[in-house]
Amino acid sequence: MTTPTITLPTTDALRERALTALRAVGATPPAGTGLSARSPITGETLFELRADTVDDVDRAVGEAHEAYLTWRTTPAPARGELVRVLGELLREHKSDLADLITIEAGKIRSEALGEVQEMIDICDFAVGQSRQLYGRTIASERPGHRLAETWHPLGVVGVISAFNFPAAVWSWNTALALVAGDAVVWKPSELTPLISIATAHLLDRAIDRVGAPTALHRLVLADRAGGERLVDDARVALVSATGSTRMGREVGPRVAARFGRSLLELGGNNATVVAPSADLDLALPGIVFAAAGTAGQRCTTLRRLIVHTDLADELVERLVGAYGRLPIGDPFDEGTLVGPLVDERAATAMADALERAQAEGGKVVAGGTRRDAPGVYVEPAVVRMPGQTAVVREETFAPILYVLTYDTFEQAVALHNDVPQGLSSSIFTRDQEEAELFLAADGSDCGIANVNIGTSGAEIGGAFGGEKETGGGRESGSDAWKSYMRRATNTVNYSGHLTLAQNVSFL
Ligand code: UN1
Repeated sequence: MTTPTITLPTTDALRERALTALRAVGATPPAGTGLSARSPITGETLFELRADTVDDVDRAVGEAHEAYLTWRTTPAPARGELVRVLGELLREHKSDLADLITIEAGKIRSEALGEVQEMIDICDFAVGQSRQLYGRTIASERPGHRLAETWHPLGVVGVISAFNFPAAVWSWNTALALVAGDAVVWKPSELTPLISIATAHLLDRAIDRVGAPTALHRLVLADRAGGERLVDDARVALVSATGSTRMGREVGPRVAARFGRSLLELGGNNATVVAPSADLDLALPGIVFAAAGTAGQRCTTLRRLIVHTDLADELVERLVGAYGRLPIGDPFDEGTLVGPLVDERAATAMADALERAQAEGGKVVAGGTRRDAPGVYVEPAVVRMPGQTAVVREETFAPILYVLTYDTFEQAVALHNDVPQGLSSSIFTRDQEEAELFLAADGSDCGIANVNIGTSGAEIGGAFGGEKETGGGRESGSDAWKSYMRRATNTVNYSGHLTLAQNVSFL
């Protein structure tokens, strides 16, 4: 069998396309040294950029803090106006931003556009939220007293984001932080500086248009040392970090040591249970998108398929067929469904995991090989495993789907929950009781639990995040805004008498 060849744009063409997109938004990349902007499409460098130093980070935090002092007393609906304008600019430049996401993260066009849509959606959400920063009134035990909660801005929010959602995760944090009255310092992944420059520039334009304090948002293109400076800075009230569990294990304790707050969105090892009553015509595309979409590089990617024994052979056969038809290649090509892995490290991690899986008794039934091309183009893999072995319990950020089987529903749930991570999960079933049991307190232990849909591709309206080693944070919709504010409990005495709580007498 001959491996299909991959036709790719040249690095020069990618450079030109990136420059066109940057010019369209009005941004200029800082020329200099210290940071290379590259594209996984060809694996080559596009530009050399000036990296920010630890001192730059320090300055950025100081300036952002100054801006926060003004912003916190700006009425929240007026703060919402800034985010409304940002949303307009994102709509206007949706295609330019998607180009940069494809160039730097390797996402196929439709997913890159989807990422920008997610940014627009959270802006709309945050604008509405700017008029709904509600506190409660609580029944006081004392006559003539009012007990209430008020929500106030928190301070500077440090956003650390990953390459795989290089702009959307920033927007979840930033749109809410801005309406909450906070300022933001953003340290993006070193793999995606260009999309960060473009996005930050659009926010600068919005800030300028509404006359908000200039330093409300600061982008720092810094390395690990710069990230550490941000994490350790006591002026940074909240560190919102997205990335690996390994990264979170370092960030969490450092922020806690200075009594700062952290919001962690770390690794996932997401599973889908396929029950005997499942509609396989529905399950199949759901599984393939969740497992092979974004070349397996979402934190919500489906990594474990827990199938009832009676269905396993049929489902695996259909999966193998579907995987064999997945077009792999240039993410700009409309027909492509699987773009490149981000870098050589990802390729090595995938190859190592497949080797370990086989050593642990697994059988690769689809994909797993690398195409001969510049850049890392791999065939998404399906691996039948004899059980939940060590490699299955780890998150490998690549398109590997491990297939496990079960006989009873209890076994399925036990297998499902027996991993250190707890981000996303789903079940395909037409049995309503089983669906409810999966969502019940002793069902899936994840932050996201779905029925008859895959594990990835959450809408922004819900809270996003997970339990256990996923870090416990919740971003984007629902009441995630509360993470970006501080709560004060107010007791107001209008009785004219001093009455102590709990009937305490004194004096
Ligand atoms: C991530 O991979 O860090 O639910 C975020 C999803 C997307 C967000 C993924 N809306 O797959």
